[in-house]
Amino acid sequence: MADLPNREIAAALDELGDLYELDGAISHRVLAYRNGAKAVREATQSVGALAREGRATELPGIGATLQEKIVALVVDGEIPARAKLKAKYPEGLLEITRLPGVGPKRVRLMFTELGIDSLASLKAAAEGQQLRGVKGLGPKFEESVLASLEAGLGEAPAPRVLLSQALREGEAIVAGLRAHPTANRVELAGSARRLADTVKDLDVIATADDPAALTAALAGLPEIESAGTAGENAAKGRTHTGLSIDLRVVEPDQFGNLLQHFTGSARHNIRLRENAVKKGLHVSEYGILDDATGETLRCATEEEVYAKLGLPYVPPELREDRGELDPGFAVPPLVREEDLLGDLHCHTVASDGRNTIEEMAQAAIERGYQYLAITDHSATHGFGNHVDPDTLRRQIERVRTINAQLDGFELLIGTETNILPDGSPDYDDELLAELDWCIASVHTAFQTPRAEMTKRMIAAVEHPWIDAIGHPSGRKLGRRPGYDVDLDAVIEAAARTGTMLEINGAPDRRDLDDIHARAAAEAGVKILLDSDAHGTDRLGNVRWAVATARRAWLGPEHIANTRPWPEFAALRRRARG
Ligand code: DGT
Ligand code: CA
Ligand code: CA
Ligand code: ZN
Repeated sequence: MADLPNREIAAALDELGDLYELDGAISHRVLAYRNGAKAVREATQSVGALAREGRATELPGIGATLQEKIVALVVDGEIPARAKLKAKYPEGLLEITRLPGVGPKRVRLMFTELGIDSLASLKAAAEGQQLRGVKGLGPKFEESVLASLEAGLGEAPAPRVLLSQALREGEAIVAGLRAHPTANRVELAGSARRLADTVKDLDVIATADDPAALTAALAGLPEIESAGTAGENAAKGRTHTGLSIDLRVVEPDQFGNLLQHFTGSARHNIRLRENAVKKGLHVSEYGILDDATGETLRCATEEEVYAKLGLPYVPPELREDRGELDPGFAVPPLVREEDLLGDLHCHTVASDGRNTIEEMAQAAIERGYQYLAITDHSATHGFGNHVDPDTLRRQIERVRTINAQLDGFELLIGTETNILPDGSPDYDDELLAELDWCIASVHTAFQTPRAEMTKRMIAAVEHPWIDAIGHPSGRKLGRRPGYDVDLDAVIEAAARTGTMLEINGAPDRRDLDDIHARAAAEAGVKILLDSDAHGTDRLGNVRWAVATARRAWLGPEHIANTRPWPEFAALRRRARG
């Protein structure tokens, strides 16, 4: 019997976490279920099968309790705790908790006071101005609920996955197929190859001595939950996380045409074809038909496709119809992970990180960096530990002591200070002046109206002790758009003041995005590529910042932290006065 798909197990654990939260459980219990769900969702093996063998605990974040609950789910079809809580709270309450600004407390309050048990009944009550009558709510709350409902925020998120997840699976599948004896070339195409923010499905193009054997092999890969052949020389499947995959095995002399076609983007391909027609060339996934000769040219490599069209080879990250097919286009130098010499944003156990200062420094040294800034969350941070001014003063001492023992490596003491609603940082200037580095981010009052939010962020950009703005838009991919802010005005201010703007490498942030990062660099802003690591094992997240930078056409010269320490030091706002 096939096991319950991982995504269904993950959904059940998530739901159980939500139900516990609704029931007023302590937060780390709720968090345990969310972390467990995430581990299940990201697992590349069948978690149901693992759990039945008593081995689900091998996954990070799954302990004996969760293992037991997963077994109940896959063996008996239900988790008793979930059944009990579902009987207590109507289905619609969970949907309401997903609205921004509506926590479980308010949901319970509205349920007990007004009987609101669905998004529909919430909408009716908000429109009828009944919410403001409940103690603890109010007209402002009512307005924000209506705005959220209008923006469709209560609805299920689009089923796209983060690039990090898509590549974890896509790269493993490609490796699995390459290892097959009949395989020749195997490449990931589509949005995953273009390193887009999110991916709808995986597209794989291959050549093989025995195409039927390779398409049949897809189903046997450990990452695949189910797969079947789809016509001649193609297969369709689904991974354990629910990601769809299309595999096409093609003729070797057309591999370039098909890889180019299925890499996209659709917009790039459309522009490419339009331009080619003007030269009497008709591009399709099968070849290039030349009007002059009536012959169809097949290309074994993508390089040939672009060369035949008289174009420079366009790196996949640039194929978005953003000028890469314009006459005179020359491939810009694109930043690589190896170009980075330091990381300017990470956390330790002093705030919400998992490792010590020493451990983070060691990991940075092992990555070959020349410098690392410790930037724990600040005095008023909303979650994790707060680093009050005295704690920060002690951290300064510690970092200086550790740094003195690290030859040829600069360990910097910084902070990720909160940008308060009025635009000021949450430490005083004297303390900020003692630091080596200060990054400032918005972590509170996301709902601030556009004009105010813009003023708030520009005030931070103009602050003499703020060297950089962290994750400037505040977006969380698949969860929420950025705050309402005029980023162009923020970019203009950053260019004027010499304040750096970050591309945050957390895979669900990648913030600035490619469009704004490019605009910022064009305006002369120095861009930072940071991991925002909350543990030594996350310094590698800078990979996702690099991906965004490349999609923004950025080369090493645009990126501040490709510079050796003395040069970087001189670029800091605090060094420029
Ligand atoms: P997504 O949504 O993350 O899967 O994004 P893609 O770019 O992987 O899109 P997908 O999987 O729908 O299609 C794969 C590639 O196939 C796409 O990047 C370009 C090509 N393609 C799809 N639709 C069209 C189209 O209407 N015209 C042309 N010329 N190419 C297309
Ligand atoms: Ca795709
Ligand atoms: Ca040192
Ligand atoms: Zn932050």
